[in-house]
Amino acid sequence: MTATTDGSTGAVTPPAPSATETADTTPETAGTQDAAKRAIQRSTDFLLSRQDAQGWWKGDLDTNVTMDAEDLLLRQFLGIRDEQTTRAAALFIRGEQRDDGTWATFYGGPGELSTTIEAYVALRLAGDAPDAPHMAKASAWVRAQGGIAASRVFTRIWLALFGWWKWDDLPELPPELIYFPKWFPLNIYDFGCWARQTIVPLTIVSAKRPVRPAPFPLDELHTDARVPNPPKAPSPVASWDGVFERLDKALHMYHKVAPRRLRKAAMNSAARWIIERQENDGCWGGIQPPAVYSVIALHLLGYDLEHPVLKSGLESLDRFAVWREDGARMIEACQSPVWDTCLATIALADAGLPADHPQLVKAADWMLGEEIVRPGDWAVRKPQLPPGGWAFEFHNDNYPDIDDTAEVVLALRRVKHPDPERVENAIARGVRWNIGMQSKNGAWGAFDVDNTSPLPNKLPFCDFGEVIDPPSADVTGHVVEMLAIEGKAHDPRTRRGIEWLLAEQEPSGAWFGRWGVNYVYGTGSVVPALTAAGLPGSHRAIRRAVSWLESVQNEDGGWGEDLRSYREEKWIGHGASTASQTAWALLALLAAGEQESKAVERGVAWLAETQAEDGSWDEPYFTGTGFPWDFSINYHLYRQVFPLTALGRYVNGEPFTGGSGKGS
Ligand code: R03
Repeated sequence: MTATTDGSTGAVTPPAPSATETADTTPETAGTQDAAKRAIQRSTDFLLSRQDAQGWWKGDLDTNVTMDAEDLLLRQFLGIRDEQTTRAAALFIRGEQRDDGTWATFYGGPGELSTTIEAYVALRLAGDAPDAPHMAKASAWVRAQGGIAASRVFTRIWLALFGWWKWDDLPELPPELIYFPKWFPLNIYDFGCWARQTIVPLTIVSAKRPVRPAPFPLDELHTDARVPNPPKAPSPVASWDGVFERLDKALHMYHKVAPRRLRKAAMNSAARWIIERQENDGCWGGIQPPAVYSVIALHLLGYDLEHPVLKSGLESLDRFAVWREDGARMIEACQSPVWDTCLATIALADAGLPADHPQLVKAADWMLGEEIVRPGDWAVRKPQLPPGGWAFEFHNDNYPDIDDTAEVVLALRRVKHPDPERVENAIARGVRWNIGMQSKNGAWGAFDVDNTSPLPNKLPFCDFGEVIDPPSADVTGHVVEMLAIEGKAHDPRTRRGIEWLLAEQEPSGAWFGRWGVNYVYGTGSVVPALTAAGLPGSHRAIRRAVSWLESVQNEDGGWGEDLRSYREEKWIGHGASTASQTAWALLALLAAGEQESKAVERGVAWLAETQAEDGSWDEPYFTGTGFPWDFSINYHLYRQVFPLTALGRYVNGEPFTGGSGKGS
């Protein structure tokens, strides 16, 4: 039963109710069904109107003001900071400051020290006076939290570039790291791809220890300016921290005596490694950190800002800027067009849009053009595996990811493309690549196979985010769902993934969410996968997940989980209702066969009631995860695509019958 569309406007007329539908629906469910159909129609129109002419969708990828602050600091360091950019960035940064003078890393979050320090310094660059009320409030709070000495390593690296912090009081990152063979502990391929791409340029910066003139002092950011870096008690001798602290001390001594020719050779090797991985649009891995540190590192090695590598690198950073109506400029940490486009395609297909709808065909065409066709860093661990799959961003051929590959295959399977053979071949390459990227334990990480070394996390440098990329339940769920739909539900590799998921289920019945907040995301990713792979809704694991979701449903019928749940158990499954998390819960319940349940009806009603007139949903809360707790993301398209998927499956049923494969 599908909706029909008026080809010209794309307006969707909901499917006429079938005989069975009218027979056994109660007045409430008929009301909810009708409300859902209306919401589907408006949401479909909204999404269709936001597709780019090239066929993709891309929602803002909202994170925190360290991106904007570091952009100004980079420009200051390179001597290219202009007033217009400064003013626009400062406008955005000021707008994010809260009444208590702090900045947070997510909506509604607590003040965060490093973020507040970086924002404060950026506003000082913009000319805000230290005694201005908003600045005095911020610096007083920073001093009360321990000042610069208590901030993260990345923040103190940015400050060391201007002499506001001593390089000697930062962990060493020796460029000789580049020579560690791939089997040697702490070789760069033991790090997650984002950490690897960031650390290699930082080894050059760490060796060069540049200090450019500070435009103003920052004494007000030390708890006691006379003792800016109070001595810390060393960790216990026998502890891992103790071992690595002593290793860092040794590296500081080595820094003083490192053979010049060896160090120079190592930095040149690192530079080559960096330049080999610059994307054709000038970015590095489609994310901000490798780009800013690569530009600084190469500049320190003598590359001129007009050199094609640096020129295109800086231009790629400009493309991460989102200019808002009020003149403010927000820098995205990354961009998510592939991810947004495959999720939007799935949502519109679930909403009942015909598989040959011109805008779905356009989206499929664009995704086909984004396929990765050459090996990247992942091939260091899998040299025999042919390339395939998709990345998250516009340009990121070196680091396709397993999550995007799974979701793009699921999206392509929903579109009737005029060149089916081209689609089949791309899907086949993506499925082969994802299967080849299975880790030893039967599950899947995001970018690499078996990226699970325990050592990188112990380095004093690594005090922010994750630095390895171990398998996760949400990514494994997406891969298992893809394999099931591709007719491989009974393939031994799929079964190993399913076994791993069943073993990973929490005692509560939920699954942890690595790349989305949090247990609601993990559970919403895994349950549809297990039922697509043929597990019956009556399976014990499914029943436990259903019970958990029902136990955390909010009074208003929605679901929400505050990302404090990454830190505090009491927040697990709890928080203000949000559109994307309500949708994730519904996807799990619908896949589990709960279409007729009260919980589903209340959740659907919540989505219908909270939809805006224009067919969109609002969602100030962050429900995307870069690194649990440390780095959170508000994917602006999540609040649109996931509710439409959930409402579509509520009205039109599950897209695929469990375990049958090859889609419908
Ligand atoms: C859920 C979707 C599919 N998924 C892709 C997720 C991509 C998420 C955005 C990646 O952006 C990054 C931002 C970063 N910041 N800092 C780091 C970083 C990495 C990625 C970072 C942290 C520690 C080190 C190096 C870099 Br060490 C702001 C699979």
